[in-house]
Amino acid sequence: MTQDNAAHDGERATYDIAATETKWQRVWEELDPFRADDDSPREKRYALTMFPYPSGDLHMGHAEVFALHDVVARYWWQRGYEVLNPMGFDSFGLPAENAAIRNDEHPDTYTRANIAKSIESCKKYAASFDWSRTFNTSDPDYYRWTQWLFLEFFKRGLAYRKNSAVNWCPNDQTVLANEQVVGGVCDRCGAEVTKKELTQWYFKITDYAQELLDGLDDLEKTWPDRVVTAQRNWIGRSEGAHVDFIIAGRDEPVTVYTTRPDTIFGTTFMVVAVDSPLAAELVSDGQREAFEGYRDEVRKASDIERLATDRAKTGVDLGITAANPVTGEQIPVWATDYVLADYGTGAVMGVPGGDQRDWEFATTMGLPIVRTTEVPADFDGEAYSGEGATINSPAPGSAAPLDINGLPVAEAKSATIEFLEAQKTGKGTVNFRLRDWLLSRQRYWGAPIPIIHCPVDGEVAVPEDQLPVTLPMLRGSDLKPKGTSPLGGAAEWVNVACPTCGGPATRDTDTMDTFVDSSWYMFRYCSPHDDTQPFDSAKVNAWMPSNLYVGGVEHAVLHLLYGRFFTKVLNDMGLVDFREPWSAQLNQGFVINQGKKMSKSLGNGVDLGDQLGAFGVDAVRLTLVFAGPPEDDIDWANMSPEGSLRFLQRAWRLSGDVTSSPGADVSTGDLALRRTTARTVHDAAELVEAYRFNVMVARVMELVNATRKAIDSGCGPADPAVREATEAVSILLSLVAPYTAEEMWERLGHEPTVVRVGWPEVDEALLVEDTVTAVVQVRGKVRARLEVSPDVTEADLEAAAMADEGVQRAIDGAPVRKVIVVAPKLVNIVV
Ligand code: ANZ
Repeated sequence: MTQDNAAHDGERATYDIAATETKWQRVWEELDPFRADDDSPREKRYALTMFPYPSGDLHMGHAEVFALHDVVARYWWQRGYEVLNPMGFDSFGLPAENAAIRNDEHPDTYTRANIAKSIESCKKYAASFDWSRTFNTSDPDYYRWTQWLFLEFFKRGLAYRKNSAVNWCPNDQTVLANEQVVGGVCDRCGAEVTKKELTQWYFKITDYAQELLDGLDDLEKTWPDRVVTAQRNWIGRSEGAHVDFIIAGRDEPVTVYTTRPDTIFGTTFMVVAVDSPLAAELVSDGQREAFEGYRDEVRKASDIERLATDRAKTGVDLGITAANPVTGEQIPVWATDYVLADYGTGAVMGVPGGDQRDWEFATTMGLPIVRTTEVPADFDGEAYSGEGATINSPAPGSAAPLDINGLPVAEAKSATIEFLEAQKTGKGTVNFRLRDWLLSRQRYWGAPIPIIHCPVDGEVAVPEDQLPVTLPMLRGSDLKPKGTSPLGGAAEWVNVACPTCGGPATRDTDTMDTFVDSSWYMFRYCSPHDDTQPFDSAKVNAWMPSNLYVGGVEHAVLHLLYGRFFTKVLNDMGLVDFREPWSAQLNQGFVINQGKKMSKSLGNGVDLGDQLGAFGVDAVRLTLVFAGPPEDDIDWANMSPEGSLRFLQRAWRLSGDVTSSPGADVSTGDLALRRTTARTVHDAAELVEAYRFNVMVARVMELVNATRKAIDSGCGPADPAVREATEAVSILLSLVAPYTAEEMWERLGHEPTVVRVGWPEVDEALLVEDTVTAVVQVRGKVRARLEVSPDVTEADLEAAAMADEGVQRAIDGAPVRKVIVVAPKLVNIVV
């Protein structure tokens, strides 16, 4: 379309969607408007969105997150920032490997095909990514540095191997990190997770537990609440005490971990985890058989069963007693499955009055219950763990070296800790629920762990000049999970000379969890082609921390915690000068259909390609952005991409109706329309910055309506205010509907491209509200109406009223008794 036929656009004139999309993709390819320049003098902004697994082509979920993210990235460009908005692929992992097994091919084949398809779709979708910086985590050029980083962690003692009972997914035949076990099942495949004794690699994330927690206080201002809360809970800091109980006939005391040392007088038994070595050691000879029988039973149960809260309490008396360190009283020691072996010390002081699990256990086993906190009058539960005065500590009439009766919980806690510390029978401690990150996987499609095991030298780092340790070529059924890593089957690859002594040694056959790959990718984008280091520190420091991270809330504790941990380590290594990688964060909701998550089995999937084919990219993007607040789910069944398309065509028709020339002097243009335009542009900026994209779109729709009215029944198409409004529509729409925006811009007589022309300037004077009418009454009768500024002061309004001729006439020289002013609306004069 050109200017010439613009005036002939009819009511239903539209543009050819397919042709327009092809046309502008070519222009963008040529002009490359979104390439980030490291050396630009402009202020830098880093817009990051979570990179996807290339498990197929893009779907509705990607369409949503990319549309939302693009609003901000494009907005920043229009505001004059230099924007880094990169995209890559998290391309190691199970989907590619499972497809390779199915199709008897190499995972790379599937991966590359999907990546090529996804990039093409992203381009068609007009996502403003800088493709010159793309990479895949499964490229040796990338994983070489993942391995390099692993070795740096290893050298610092932050990567280590240990033997323990780990989470095992019997379906995927691999270990899982605690973070990957959700409700007792594998978060990938849903299989029930079991425990297995294995030697595995860990990252020492627990060294950073306190700092990871403290950092949240600041992030709280710019991160979604639910992510901050999830991380706080996951880190799980609790303050309490270690308390030593002396066991009759044993030198070593048994230490318990408690968050409620103030309840020590209510301790009526001790319980230890049945599967802990401690339990096996403590059990008396007489109880050994019963204990072992019980333990075998428990081992058969899955973690899900064990952790179920409604599970009946079970246990075995170990046949020994322990002395309460404060009262000296002897209490029985039991083994049970509700105490976890790997939390705290694996031993608990049983306080049935304060802990519900202990209450149920005591009730089941017939053990005594003593309350130590006064319960509120209206409390009708069993164990009570809330606030209240301490009682029975000691019990009335009995003597004890410590008396905390009457103290509120917090004070009773510290008094008890002080006493235990003085007696050397306990110590105040801080405990974290966070465990070290188990990172080794017994799967093929991941970065090999760059360690060589030597019978003489032990664990030896692969020398830096031998990185990357590339994957041996395995395909099809060789990749099948066998419980041990498939890499073990590649004998030639496995057997190597020890880098230290030259003797026969073997490579580590595990690969790294893909979350390792994604813990540092945001740094790599800053210098993606550097083949001398993982990233260029100066460039990273110039671009980062990233100003906005857009992605799914499902990553609240996994990826987002790991990435923060990596950043802290990299800062300690002196490689980056900040300790948090992502300053602000936005989580999008899900795209659902008919109230349900889209799924194959429900047959309610919506195909992105079909939608794009039917309505075009812009209408789909607009629909997703306009649907509601970005955090909310979008039910596609309630959406109207047709409606979006109609709106876009209405906006586009404006550009054909404008008859003034580019650069026309707008100062004499229609004031009302100019005001609407100025207000819209001004508010749109604030709305984008507050992530209220849907409201921003609504405001653009209003501006389109106002402009249409001005053309048809107001100032007419030749008024420069109409051009001003239409140009503003085009620029604002470039954040959401880039094809339509470009077409409009071109029809308005401009050179391509609109995407970086700059945010429209707003004349502040146009933002000042129109005047409001103030009513002046004398003796209860309206005597004047004054046009005043909406923020007129009471004094000015009163003065204006008094100066009015009509008012003076009404007062007629009578003495004024009282003047009531309600600015800016009313002045009431009593005479
Ligand atoms: C006595 C007590 C009295 C407790 C009371 C609570 C309330 P968090 O906040 O999760 O750290 N505990 C300690 N180690 C445990 C283990 N290995 N398995 C199961 N439970 C364990 O909770 C710590 C509390 O959980 C500890 O404080 C202990 O019970 C229990 F009125 O000790 B408490």
